Amino acid sequence: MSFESKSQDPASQEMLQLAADKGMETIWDRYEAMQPQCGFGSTGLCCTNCLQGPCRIDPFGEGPSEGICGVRDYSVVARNLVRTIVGGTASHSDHARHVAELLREVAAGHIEGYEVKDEEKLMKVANKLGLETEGKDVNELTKEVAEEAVGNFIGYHGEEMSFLKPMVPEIRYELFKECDIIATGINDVINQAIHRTAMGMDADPVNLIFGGLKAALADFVGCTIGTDLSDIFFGTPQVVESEANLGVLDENAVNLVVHGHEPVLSEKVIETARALEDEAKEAGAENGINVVGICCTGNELLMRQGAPLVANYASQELAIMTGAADAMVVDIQCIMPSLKNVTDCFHTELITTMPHVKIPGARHIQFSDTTADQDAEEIVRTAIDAYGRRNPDTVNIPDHKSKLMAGFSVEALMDAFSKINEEEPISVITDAIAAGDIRGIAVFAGCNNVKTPQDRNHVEVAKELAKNDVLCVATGCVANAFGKNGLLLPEAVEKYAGEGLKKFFSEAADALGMELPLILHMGSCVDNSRAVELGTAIANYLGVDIGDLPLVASAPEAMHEKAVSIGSWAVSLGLPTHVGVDVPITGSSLVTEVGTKIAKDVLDGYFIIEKDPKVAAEKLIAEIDERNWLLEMKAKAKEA
Ligand code: CUV
Repeated sequence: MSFESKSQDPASQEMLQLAADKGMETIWDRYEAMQPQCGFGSTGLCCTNCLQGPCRIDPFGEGPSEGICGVRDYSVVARNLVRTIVGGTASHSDHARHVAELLREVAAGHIEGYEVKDEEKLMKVANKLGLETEGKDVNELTKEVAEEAVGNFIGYHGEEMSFLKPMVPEIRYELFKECDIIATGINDVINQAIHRTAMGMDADPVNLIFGGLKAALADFVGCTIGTDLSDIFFGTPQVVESEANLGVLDENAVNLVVHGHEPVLSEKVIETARALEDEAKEAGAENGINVVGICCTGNELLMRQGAPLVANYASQELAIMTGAADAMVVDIQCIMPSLKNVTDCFHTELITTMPHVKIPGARHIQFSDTTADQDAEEIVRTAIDAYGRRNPDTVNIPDHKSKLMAGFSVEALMDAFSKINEEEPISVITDAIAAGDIRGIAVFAGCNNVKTPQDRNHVEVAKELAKNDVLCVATGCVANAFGKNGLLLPEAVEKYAGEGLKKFFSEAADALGMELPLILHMGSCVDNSRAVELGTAIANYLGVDIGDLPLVASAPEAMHEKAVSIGSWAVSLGLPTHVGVDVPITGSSLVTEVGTKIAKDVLDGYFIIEKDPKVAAEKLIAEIDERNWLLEMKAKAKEA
């Protein structure tokens, strides 16, 4: 049987064969069983916002054109879209809020298991927020940064979120103000958006969409806080080498898989695993404990600790089917409840850790900030115990993995580029753009989506862009896909880059004494804020708006509500944003027009919904070229 229509990844294909042979169900089987999917839901035309529903509006004009309350197609679609964005905002910001409150508690001396590891980043964030730093010690500054972060959730006295302004060029911030899309606080906007989409509330689709953008910008603030504060706690990423794909599982080690998003948990787990190596060896695991990651917690641990990536979203079940995962520890987001069915067939311990994320039948080890060390010990020991129950006959680790480089925080990049231009390291990129060596920059984000073969769109869009001299950066599960395919390696430059990009990389390598990979891995989903920091630095250096830059975004296999939020703030920031799967807005031509066309007039950014990866790349390149031309014209006009 060929599994190419399900996954491009040879390791996944191998495991899918095994699953088929053994009659084990996967995400792909459930997707097939779900066909055909509801046309109303798929186009955004189903409303369940009150108990008179569900109301389904017929897009072909043959059935009802209004809901029971009289709501029209455009309002239903816009309301559903806003609720999806808000789902993403709530996810990222709940994650960020945990880190912010932890920082506050640590500074207050209430929690001892965590400390500020990166004082330089603390100072950078304090300066960014305009806090007075003179004469203050680390603890005082930590307190103030934490208070400021917590304050961004609820806008006291109607203040704007302070983490937003320093992240974008001034002119973009002014545009946000004009559009009235700056929330007073993250929680405020979630509250308001859920309210405005309730029965009998906002029916104006344009007003609703702007409400959605307000929530999306709050999502961006959540992401920024998540990144900044995690760096302060655990260190700003520096360039690391590691590996990706199911082959990173080690037959001779206790394989402890962390899955989810929060470094607050996974950093403790890896620290504890390192401390308990001997216990694992005593239990017979020659190579000790192998901590490997799935989804964005994998990316967080890769960036700061060099931990290998075992799987991205679509292959999380397959990691268990190798029979070599002794424990899978999950925290928040992107965790398929089906994991329990799979662990039931193996010795693997599925461990949930968060009070608001439990799975029936899974072992729950409550992870609390105040008892983090003990909790992490219990988790690691549970994995060591499970190792003793592993059945060697059911171990099937696919022999597929690829080396990779990661850790490209803006700080790491600028440190490197400062060897070329100490005063203005960012000019290394802007000069290459001006010289035409770099045609543009693409930010890749997002997940896997079972509606498209795993990793295929990711890889094809990226290869096409690289061939056309577009510098690619990536976060999230798409970065993991690039890792599996060898695209996070310097060797990929020779293979896939266009002549200009090759020239840029080879000149950089000569000057740096270090080769850079074709695609720069910037971290987890929240670390899309790093890509914005880079974009804003470029824009500010050139004295233009971020929406003027030849900078585009792409989420070829978007899946989660978070991806919709990220896409929506990318559009708000002025980025043409490609999405490679259908988005449930097509039920309203008005909402679709606004998102894919009119948005460009107002925000410079807009959505490109395109399932064909080659066509998507062409559209992104056309946009990049248009922007380069406009920038040139503007520069000429300035000179004249
Ligand atoms: Ni946060 S959101 S699937 S990219 S982790 Fe992967 Fe990562 Fe989830 Fe999407």
